[in-house]
Amino acid sequence: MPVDVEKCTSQLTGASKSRRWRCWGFPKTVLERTLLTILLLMSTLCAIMLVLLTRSSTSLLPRGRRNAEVATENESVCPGICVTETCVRAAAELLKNMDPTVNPCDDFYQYACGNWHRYHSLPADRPQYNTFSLMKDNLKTTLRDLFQEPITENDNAATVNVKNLYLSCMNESLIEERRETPLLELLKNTGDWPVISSSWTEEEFDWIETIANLRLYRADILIAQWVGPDTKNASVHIIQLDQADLLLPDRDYYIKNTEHLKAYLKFMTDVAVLLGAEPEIAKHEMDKVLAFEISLANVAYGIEMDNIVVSNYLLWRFIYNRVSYLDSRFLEKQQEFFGALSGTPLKPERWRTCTHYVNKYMGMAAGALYVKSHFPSDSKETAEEMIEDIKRAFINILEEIDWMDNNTKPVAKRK
Ligand SMILES: *[C@@H]1O[C@H](CO)[C@@H](O)[C@H](O)[C@H]1NC(C)=O
Ligand SMILES: *[C@@H]1O[C@H](CO)[C@@H](O)[C@H](O)[C@H]1NC(C)=O
Ligand SMILES: *[C@@H]1O[C@H](CO)[C@@H](O)[C@H](O)[C@H]1NC(C)=O
Ligand SMILES: CC(=O)N[C@H]1CO[C@H](CO)[C@@H](O)[C@@H]1O
Repeated sequence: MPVDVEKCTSQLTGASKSRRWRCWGFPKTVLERTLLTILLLMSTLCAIMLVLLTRSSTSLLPRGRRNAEVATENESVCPGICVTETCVRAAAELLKNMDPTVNPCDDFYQYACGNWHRYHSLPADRPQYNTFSLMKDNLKTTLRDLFQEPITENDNAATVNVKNLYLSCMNESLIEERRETPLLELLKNTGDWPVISSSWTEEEFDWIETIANLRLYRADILIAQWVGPDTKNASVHIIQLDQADLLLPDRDYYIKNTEHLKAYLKFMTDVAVLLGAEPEIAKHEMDKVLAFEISLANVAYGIEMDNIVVSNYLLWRFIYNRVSYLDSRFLEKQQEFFGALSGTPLKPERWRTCTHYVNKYMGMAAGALYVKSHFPSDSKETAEEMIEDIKRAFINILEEIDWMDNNTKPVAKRK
């Protein structure tokens, strides 16, 4: 039976014929086809993520489109089009944010995202808000609910640790009471921070050893390291190394904007002072730390820097990672810095900070908890099917494109 895809889609979306923009109906140029392909891939990815992230374990039908069980009677009318509740919700979410009154040939952005701002306002603690933020928010709420459930005797050790870590992060009265003491104790094990230490000596400092020590606390400083699939053979996991990120969001911040750098320097100095440094010394030392990071941003080879500056820098990066979990004096300074950096007037709610913290440092255990309660066993299958579909789509594109020579295509296909 021939499939009237257009009829099916308009039936499902309620779009009328008059809203079907001509150029959209049959992409002719390479650019149009590329854009269409990108849009389709993005939509598919979004749909996968929506499917994986938004549904709860029972309320939605956990089925992919090829699953016969939920094929509605309309499956025979519209074969190949997913009409399950999950798919319809995902599609509705995408449609809601589009502005179909605009011709995509005139203004593609307005067509694809034009209604986003109507339904989403920028939260006061964020510099941006997009589909991924939305999904992350949903995920965070779900994780929070799992983390704050009382510990039961059925919980395994990892789950108990996750819940305890969350509780300890949320216990603000205890954090206020202890102030900076726990961090200072931690610093004793990781190497002194010269700016606040009278016992730091150059002879005892070894930057490789310091980085190795800090890595035990999952800090990627100067060198990032992780274990992940080998890009040459994805069935093998290998140790991977890369240059680590700088602290500010982008290299440009170090090169162009003096206002941001001023706020950054002030923040470093404030934190050092709160941890016990003399203000004058703190300012002086952190100036040099900033100069060091600027030269890193400029990818200056063979940077010559005193060991004390390197040591101050390494420990600063480590301390920076912990500021969110210190008392309110630190949080105020941090908010001042974030405000100057990205214009956010408010700091995030505590539960958000703590959910992020637990998920970041105990990701595996948090993930296991999530999968156990929110991830039906057939979801993996559905996701794998979708990924297979995407792969097939890529291969189809490969066959059609004319800018790649015939010798390269089989190699690209294998990849
Ligand atoms: C915070 O920690 C203290 C000390 O462990 C404990 O007595 C108190 O009940 C905790 N408060 C909350 C709200 O968990
Ligand atoms: C990938 O690694 C696996 C496991 O070591 C090996 O069996 C396989 O032959 C490798 N594949 C390629 C293409 O090298
Ligand atoms: C690739 O092969 C096809 C026929 O097999 C031919 O029509 C086409 O021109 C070739 N393209 C290139 C870029 O060599
Ligand atoms: C179950 C279901 O959604 N049935 C719909 C199939 O499509 C026709 C229109 O072609 C609708 O009227 C049915 O409600």
